Amino acid sequence: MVDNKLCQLLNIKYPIIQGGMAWVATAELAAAVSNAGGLGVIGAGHMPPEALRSEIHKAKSMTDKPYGVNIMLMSPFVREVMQVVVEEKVPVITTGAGNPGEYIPALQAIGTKVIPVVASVALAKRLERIGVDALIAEGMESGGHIGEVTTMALVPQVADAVKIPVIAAGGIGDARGVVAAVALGATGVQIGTRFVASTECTAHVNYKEAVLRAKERSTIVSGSSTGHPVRVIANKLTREFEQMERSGATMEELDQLGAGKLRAAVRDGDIVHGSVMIGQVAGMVTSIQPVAQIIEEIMNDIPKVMMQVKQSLN
Ligand code: TUI
Repeated sequence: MVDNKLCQLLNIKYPIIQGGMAWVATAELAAAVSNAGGLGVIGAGHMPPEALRSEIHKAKSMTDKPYGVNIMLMSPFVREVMQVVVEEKVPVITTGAGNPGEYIPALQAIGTKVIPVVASVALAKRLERIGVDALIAEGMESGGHIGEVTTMALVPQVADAVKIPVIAAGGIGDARGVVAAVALGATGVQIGTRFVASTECTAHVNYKEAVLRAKERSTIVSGSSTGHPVRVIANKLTREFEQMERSGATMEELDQLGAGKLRAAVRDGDIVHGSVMIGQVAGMVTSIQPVAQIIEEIMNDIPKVMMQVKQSLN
């Protein structure tokens, strides 16, 4: 992959970045992805700063390859967590759920590569101007907090609007998705849901099995009324949430219902009352495999997919 701009930028073998899934993307998963040639990413979510520091130390003890940290910009600890990233000289950060503009100078001063997630062309242009290194264009097929545009429509529009590398995210789970993403103008991909179904993922077995059971219509978008829509598996929690929205619950009441629910699903395995954030691509994830096998399978299938494209379209 010597010719791939993202591999050159991040010093990795394959242009595959792991999604920074809060509670799911632990040091174990991140190290496994980095060791397999991708970019493993620790999901900081709502972690307090010292918890993130120990997760970073753990990842460093498990891999000598480049790795990243995903910073959720709505975290109450965002400032302190950014400070830890700077102190630990984390090689790469990805950001989600907001505009990371104010933190970029301090990160770039120490050589950290900054790769924000964007859900719009406008933010993509603004962040390129500020000097970010690459962008993740994330479509609404993704799990968790999402924007309103699909990957198919967003990636080419972001790719046309900027010169820096664009990483496609949302709905990508195999070699077909990777080839499609590159056809749309992306330089690499971010994969989340498929890595949930990995041996090294430390999520509760109930959460992993929810991915295996899911079909293409198993997820819904919940919480749009709060301004923070999330893609999750429809369950008792989402029905209760809808009920409260219909009965005119306040924002505080809705926030209260959502609090701690991702942790309950991922760590405790409560997939009935918890928030099961996974992408639409779960419908084609059918087995739990070691991370290295997932990545090798995807990379090995690419020539076959490209051949099929060529035969169909020549
Ligand atoms: O961040 C994500 N996915 C996430 S974060 C998360 S934790 C959470 N928990 C409870 C409620 C909400 C979140 C679970 N999944 N993906 C990256 C992402 N970023 N998707 C969409 C965006 C985004 C949206 C708007 C990025 C920027 C943006 O613009 C803000 C602006 O200021 O223009």
